[in-house]
Amino acid sequence: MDMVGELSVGYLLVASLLFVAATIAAWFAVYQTATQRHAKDTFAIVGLSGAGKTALFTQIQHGQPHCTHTSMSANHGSVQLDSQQKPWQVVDIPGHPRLRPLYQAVLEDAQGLIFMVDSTHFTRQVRDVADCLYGVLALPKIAEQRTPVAIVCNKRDLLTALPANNVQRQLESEINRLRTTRGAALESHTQEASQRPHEFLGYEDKDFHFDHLPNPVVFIEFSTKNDTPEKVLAWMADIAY
Ligand SMILES: Nc1nc2c(ncn2[C@@H]2O[C@H](COP(=O)(O)OP(=O)(O)O)[C@@H](O)[C@H]2O)c(=O)[nH]1
Ligand SMILES: [Mg+2]
Repeated sequence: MDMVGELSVGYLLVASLLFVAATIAAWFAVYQTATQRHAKDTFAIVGLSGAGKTALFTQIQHGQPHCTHTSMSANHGSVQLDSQQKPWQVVDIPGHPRLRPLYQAVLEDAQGLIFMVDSTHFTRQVRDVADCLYGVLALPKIAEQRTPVAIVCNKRDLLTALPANNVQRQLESEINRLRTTRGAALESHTQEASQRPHEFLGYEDKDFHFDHLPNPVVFIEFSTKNDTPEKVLAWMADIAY
């Protein structure tokens, strides 16, 4: 090989090495960003459209609810909790069923889940609410990590609001029913793999009760109109570590 040939082989070698190094560096940077985003520093607000998620989110952010409109993307913010150094992230996840799968990772990586319920329209929405809640609770990581859940029964300022124990009872019997139908759907493999819940909720031989879940679940009666967000913030501070 002549001198020119040797030189170009050398250049080629150096160029390839640089390319490999750059690829590894880029991959590492992407990997780091992805894992950082998933660090446990987040609370997710989830539930059907109209439940009051964005009202609570803005109340946590600004101390009072702002006018909201149906959102097709998540709202991100942060909150300082009592006796905590670092700020915690709060994500208000849009309620539209089609968008839910997009936020599975946010739910699974959350330190705690705030599940908003409109307790005035509850009786006619119970199926949809239970379906949405079931979808969240049945995510494998949510059960595995025993993610704490606060079911916030919102709009209690209105006369038609149901008390939390009534909401709880109706949700339990609806989830009990869903367990059977969803179980059947699983066997027939009609659902997309990504949409299938993986965990059976509760004990197979007993009627469903929230106490049977590995997750600590609390019910909070609330009104974004009349209450300060302290009740919710106190629960968040309790499980933030
Ligand atoms: N009366 C009453 N209305 C509320 C309360 N919280 C939210 N709303 C109203 O319910 C509607 C839906 O609230 P929003 O926060 O947009 O719900 P989201 O779709 O879950 O984000 C809005 O008109 C809010 O003003 C509440 O505690 N009491
Ligand atoms: Mg909203």
